[in-house]
Amino acid sequence: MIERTLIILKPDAVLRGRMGDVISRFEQKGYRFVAMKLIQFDRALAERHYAEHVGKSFFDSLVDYICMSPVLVGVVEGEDAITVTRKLAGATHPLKSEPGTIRGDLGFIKGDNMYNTIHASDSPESAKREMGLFFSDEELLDYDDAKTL
Ligand code: 3AN
Repeated sequence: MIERTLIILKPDAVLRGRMGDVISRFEQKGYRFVAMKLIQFDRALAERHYAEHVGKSFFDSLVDYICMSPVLVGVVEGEDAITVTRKLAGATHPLKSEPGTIRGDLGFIKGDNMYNTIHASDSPESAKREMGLFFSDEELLDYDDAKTL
């Protein structure tokens, strides 16, 4: 089934110049971006986006991380995009994610902090909610396949 899912290229991807690498992986897989922009998180937005993690021990470090620099938010479209994007991202912990995945190749640990490069919606419900947090309906573009070069 053709799906849309939300990804966030986190500050380590932006600050270390890895956005192109990550975007390429989706393009190589045959997925297309139907929306993309840079935004700056603040604590209030982090609390909305990461609502299920508010109050957890790592929440403050997660806020510091996601607010560290602008991030790229994008919507990826394609066959089974929600599940496959999670596979491309790899496991949450950068030292447990497999080589070949985005987090396995690019994620790292520094001190007590994990930098895992990408966020990807984990279900159709999350994808819908998260796309709505960052994009209006008009910003989610439809391409006509017949016009694909
Ligand atoms: P995922 O992004 O793989 O779905 P979640 O939703 O469990 O993982 O966690 C959201 C984010 O919170 C992660 N991407 C990671 O940056 C951070 N996080 C999750 N668990 C921990 C933890 N135990 N310690 C530090 N940060 C964590």
